Amino acid sequence: MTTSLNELETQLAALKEEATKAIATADTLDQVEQLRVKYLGKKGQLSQVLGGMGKLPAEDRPRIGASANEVKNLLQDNIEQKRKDLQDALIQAQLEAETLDVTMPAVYRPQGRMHPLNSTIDRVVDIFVGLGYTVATGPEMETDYYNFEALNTPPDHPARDMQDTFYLPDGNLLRTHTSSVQIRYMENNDPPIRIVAPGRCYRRDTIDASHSAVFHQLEILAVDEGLTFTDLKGTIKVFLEELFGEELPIRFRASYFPFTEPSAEVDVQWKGKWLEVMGCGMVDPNVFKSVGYDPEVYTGFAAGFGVERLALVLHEIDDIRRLYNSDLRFLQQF
Ligand code: 2NL
Repeated sequence: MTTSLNELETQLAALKEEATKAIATADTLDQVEQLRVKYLGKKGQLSQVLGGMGKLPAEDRPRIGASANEVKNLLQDNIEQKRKDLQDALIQAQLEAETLDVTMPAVYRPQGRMHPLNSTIDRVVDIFVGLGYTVATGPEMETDYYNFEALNTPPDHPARDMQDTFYLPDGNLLRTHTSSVQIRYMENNDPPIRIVAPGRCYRRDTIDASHSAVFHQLEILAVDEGLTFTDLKGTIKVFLEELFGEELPIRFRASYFPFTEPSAEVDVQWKGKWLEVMGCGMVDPNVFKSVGYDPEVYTGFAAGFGVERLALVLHEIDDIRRLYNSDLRFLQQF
């Protein structure tokens, strides 16, 4: 019987050694669970060894029982520790995979901004809208009638020269001013009217620091009973004060446009220099006849200027071409 006790002790020792090694080298939670079943499960190896206890004399049973308990507790502890180690490693790996590095440089998202031409148009339009004017727009491709004839510009007028206007093969043309928008508006609306017409225009100019074949114009037109040149002067004075932010000296010089009579150029004194800022005048009666307004009943005033020129002056830019080069180093200054 003593052999049997020794045998069981030996089996326990071997089981302890084998299981301890196996647990130590397990590297997944599944493997650990398989080892627990294999060694400590109901039909596991420890149960089998203990099964042999029944054959031992009663006085030997407590000893082997104590040894078996010791092995069982040891293996349970080892398995528990191994589980914990593997779970910790899993969490650690997950943390490493998911951690955000908040010190990494951000993705650069450049902010867009208004082009100086558009902000100039907006400023001027806002001033006239504040004075009760409505924005009017129209086509950039025009007929000879809307661009010239309705504007009292006869066929032999130099402005109609092939050298000055872009004519299209079908006889249409690219508008040389936004006055055509105002003709269309007057055709469709009865007086009184107050409109501001901003838009892109085209002229066959030789391109240099102050000329561009494509440019922007902004015109205003007011038609009512009893409007006088004084109303025109007052409107322009208020407009220039708002635009420059202060009351500056202004002067009107006699000039000529086919569509106004009388006509004038407006200069403003700014930073010690006289700047020519716009042209204006009282609407020629022939223009009213073209659109079906009675010139005996209505009078009107109009003014127009180049937006580029104004933007160059206001921002002290030296060359009109800078407005079209799309050079971000230039545009980011505004
Ligand atoms: C300039 C001068 C001007 C007008 C535009 C106009 C329009 C109609 C009737 C009469 Cl429908 N006049 N427009 C009048 C005077 C001057 O522009 O130097 N522009 C760049």
